Amino acid sequence: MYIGYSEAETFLRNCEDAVIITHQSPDGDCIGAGYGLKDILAELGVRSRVVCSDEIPQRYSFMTDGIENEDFEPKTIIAVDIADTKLMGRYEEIYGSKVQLCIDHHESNKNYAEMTLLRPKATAACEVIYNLAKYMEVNISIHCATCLYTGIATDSGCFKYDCTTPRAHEIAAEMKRCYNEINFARINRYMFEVKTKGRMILEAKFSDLMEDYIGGKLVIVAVTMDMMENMGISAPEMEGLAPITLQLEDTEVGVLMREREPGEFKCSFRSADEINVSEICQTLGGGGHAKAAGCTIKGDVETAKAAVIAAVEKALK
Ligand SMILES: [Mn+2]
Repeated sequence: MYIGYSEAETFLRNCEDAVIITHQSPDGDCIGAGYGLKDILAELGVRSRVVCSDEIPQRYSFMTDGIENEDFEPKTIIAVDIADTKLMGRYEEIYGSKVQLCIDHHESNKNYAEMTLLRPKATAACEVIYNLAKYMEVNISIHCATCLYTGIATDSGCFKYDCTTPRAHEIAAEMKRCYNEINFARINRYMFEVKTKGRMILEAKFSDLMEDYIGGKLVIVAVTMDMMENMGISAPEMEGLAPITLQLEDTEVGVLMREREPGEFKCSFRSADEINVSEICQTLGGGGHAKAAGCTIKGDVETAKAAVIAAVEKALK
């Protein structure tokens, strides 16, 4: 059932002992949403813990350091920034069918929760949570604001993608006015400019890895587990690479394919302009947003590539 802010408020004010689930391959938005919501629940006197199927990359530690994920038998299950229970990773089996409240901004949301607060036009799940906190008139701590800002900044590509709403700019302005203590420039430097050495090496090799198809309209970069091992790159270092696939001129769709398990490729699709990659990914069992979406394809690298090329070709017709 889809709900509005008032039902979400009633639910949060009356819940206890909440587990907040974030998606696998965590990004700034799901971590910001998880830890931001945890702060809001704390303001309401509700214990909570944030869980993620994958280890949270070091560069996000400013949101998680010193935050106690309390130990209790959960009575409430909340999911943030998760369109499909498949994206919960190992938590799908435990909590997938028991989610009471989902707060999300993916148009492809599968409506798997008892109640879903879905704002498909919002820049980030963090934008929805900020609006909810304002609606509820709860205090937004410095830490909470830091988390929510990070989610909005990362999902909007530092306020430059098409998905950036007027509201995202307003929230950033409100935060800049209200939170002198937050070093916004530092957050953006760490989110967008600072790289690990492995990542720097990978990006340097990126042009060699780019393969173009359909007269240059589709660019694919496929990275197998063997390649990652040879380059000395860990999985978290692959996060956020997908937008680079769009940098080559004439590209309409860019796809980063990363082998997550042997014979299983996590595919991140990006659209330069008019092609709706969420629709393409839905034909491959995934989903997401019009300009940023994803899916998982099983098979060897050539089989997986062929599936991507066929799906994009069909969409371009
Ligand atoms: Mn998001």
